[in-house]
Amino acid sequence: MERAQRKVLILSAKSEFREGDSVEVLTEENTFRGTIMPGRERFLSLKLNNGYNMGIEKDKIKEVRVINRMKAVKEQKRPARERKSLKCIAVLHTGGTIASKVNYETGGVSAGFSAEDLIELVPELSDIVNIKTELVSNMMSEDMNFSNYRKIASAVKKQAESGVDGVIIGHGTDTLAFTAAALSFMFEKISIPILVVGSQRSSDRGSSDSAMNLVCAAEFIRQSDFAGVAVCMHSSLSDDKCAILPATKTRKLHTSRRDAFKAVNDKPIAFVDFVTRKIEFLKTDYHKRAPGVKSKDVALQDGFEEGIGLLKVHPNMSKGLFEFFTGSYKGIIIEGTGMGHAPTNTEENLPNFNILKRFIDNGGVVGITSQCIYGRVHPHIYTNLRRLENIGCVFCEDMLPETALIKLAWLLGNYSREKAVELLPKSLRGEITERTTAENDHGI
Ligand code: DAS
Repeated sequence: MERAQRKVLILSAKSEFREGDSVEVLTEENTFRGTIMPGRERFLSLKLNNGYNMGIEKDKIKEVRVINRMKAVKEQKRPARERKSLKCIAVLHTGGTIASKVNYETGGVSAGFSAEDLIELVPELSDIVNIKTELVSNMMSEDMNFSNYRKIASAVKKQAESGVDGVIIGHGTDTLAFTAAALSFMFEKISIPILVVGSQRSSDRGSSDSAMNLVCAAEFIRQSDFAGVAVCMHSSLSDDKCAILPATKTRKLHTSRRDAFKAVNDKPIAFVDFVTRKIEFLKTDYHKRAPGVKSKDVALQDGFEEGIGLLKVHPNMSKGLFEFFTGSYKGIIIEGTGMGHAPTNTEENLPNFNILKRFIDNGGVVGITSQCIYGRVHPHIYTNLRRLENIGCVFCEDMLPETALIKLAWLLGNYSREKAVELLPKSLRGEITERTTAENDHGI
């Protein structure tokens, strides 16, 4: 397919160039080299050779010299070939940076969803697995809600029942761990691997992590007997290994590093060496695919109670927050301080305590976690904690606050209040470990 006609940009008689051309831009002080991208009125947009974009004020440009013209080429999409000897995986797109690909005509980043787009982006995938793709949504993950989780889970179920050997879910990184936890609780039975994969850098950047994360996820599905939900992201700053992380114990701990995702109060399930493609398992007690069990064996519980809130306590909290949460929700996870404290103890804060007590007496559920993130809450170390336990607060051991939020919503969406209170402090999908060991604290 011929590429669309590219807009001719003329700056002066000496400089005629188009979007997509490689150029040198001369200003009074500097010379910049890069690719012309779609620009704004007053600025010329340039994708520098290091992958970063910059805008140069047009009236500061002395000259633009074309180094080479972008040649209009026919779209040559490599067909997604099918090889009998390879396992088949479904790649579900939900959006986020990982779904991006470079549009070399403009240098911009657009989303590509077909299997061909994916193989164009990551050609080596077609040597590892057969691929089929499905567009579930095209959204940034900060906008996800429970209905998106249901849509993703139903797409996974359909693919599993069609007999695929595994599923990769492309997802934005910001709330990727929430979705992984939600899918883990939703699938009460699943006999294939479901890997949630994101990318911290878009594929137009030399430092993009998307291709390696996808390849490592495909290798893990191809080689291992793992079944269930996990996360696959870079394990270090370099392009050496990806970590396969437990779905209910993973957190994005850095805004931009490619190894932002870590297992918290736990360790990775495995590492996938990108160079040797070897898999090193750190756990042996992971959920395994029983030999001979068909992919079709899937049990999905996809209810969620919408009225759930996560309340991070802090000094000088107004009782109005406690009133709002207990007046708006059926379940609240308190992200407490230290071993699970909340401002409920002084005479001034006693109203907060009474509001929680009344909420629980009226059928509300309160789970206690810690904003320390590492370690575990415990109701018997301090009197103040015993008082919270005595009014019915449920201490959630070493569960991540965000995992507890998703778990309580899922429990109240599928079980009675009594059952939810019974199961909240129990480990269903590895969200709680028996005891916290130093090796799981990342030596912080
Ligand atoms: N906004 C981010 C998100 O969708 C982009 C990304 O990190 O994938 O989570």
